[in-house]
Amino acid sequence: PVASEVTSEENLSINLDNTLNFGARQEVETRTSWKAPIIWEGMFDPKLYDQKHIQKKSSVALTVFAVGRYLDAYLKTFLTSAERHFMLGLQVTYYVFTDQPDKVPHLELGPQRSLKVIHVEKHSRWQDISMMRMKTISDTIESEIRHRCNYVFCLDVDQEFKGRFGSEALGDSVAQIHAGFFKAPQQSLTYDRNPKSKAFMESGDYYYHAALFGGLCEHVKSLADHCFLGIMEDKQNDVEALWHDESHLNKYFWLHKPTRLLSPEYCWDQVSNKDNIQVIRLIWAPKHYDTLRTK
Ligand code: 2GW
Ligand code: MN
Repeated sequence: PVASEVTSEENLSINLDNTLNFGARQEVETRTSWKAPIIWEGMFDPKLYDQKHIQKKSSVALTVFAVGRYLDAYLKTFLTSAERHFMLGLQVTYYVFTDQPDKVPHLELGPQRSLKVIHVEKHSRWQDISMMRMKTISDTIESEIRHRCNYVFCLDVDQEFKGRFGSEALGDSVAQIHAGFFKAPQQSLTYDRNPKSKAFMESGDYYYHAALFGGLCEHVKSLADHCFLGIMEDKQNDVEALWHDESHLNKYFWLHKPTRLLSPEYCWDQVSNKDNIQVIRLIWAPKHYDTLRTK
């Protein structure tokens, strides 16, 4: 009997995504060539998604790194805004990775929400602070997250939630379309173009933003493992990909297509043209390169 062979995970996503309204946003692309949905405001019924995921007891880990000066600069805003907007109604565990555990702000968390602080070393090069997240994410999924959460989302800390970021974003393998490139022509996408790097690619589907990726634990772990392997192989060959971990992430999603894409409504910047953006759910915080990127 075919029906009983369908796991509940598959069942849930099939049923729910059948309710997506792909025609709701005529002016933007709502499905990839490989038939993955691209989630835009107006396509989904938030109540339906929440109800099903609450019923299924979906649980979500949110990982974030706040190392060195990024802790004081961004962490409190990131967490307090997540409390207001990220996966409300579901079980959420924050994993905060930092070199200064004592300085993590104490917040009153909502019901079913908890926070875990994990000590990490501060790499001296900022490129390594960013790239080595992949190794820590993989290790922590293996040791902790997979025993507690179905899904894991990995975010940059220099961001603030501004609107609902809910269960419609959950999927097996979730990629974020970069706000700066969603209308850009192929040739202008900033993939790594150096054949010596493992991240090298000549063409791709979209330009994805490493500030946000997620999915089922097993999928995110294989993404993180793949990227980390590429990063380490590059180090041995004395090359570094153009946009570090982001280049490797783009290569991974080119080889292993994401099953769900988030429109730039899910990770917007402050400056791009807002034409197609109906809701801002998460926004890049202002960059203070002058003070934060000096050694
Ligand atoms: C990073 C760059 C320069 C100086 C400091 C840091 C830094 C980053 C740091 O001192 N402490 C720290 O915790 N981080 C973490 O790495 C933090 O979570 C931050 O959000 C993340 C990525 O660094 P960020 O946000 O400065 O990089 P972006 O916004 O330019 O990011 C894109 O490109 C990066 C690779 O160059 C990553 O792929 C990132 O995921 C992308 O959004
Ligand atoms: Mn960032």
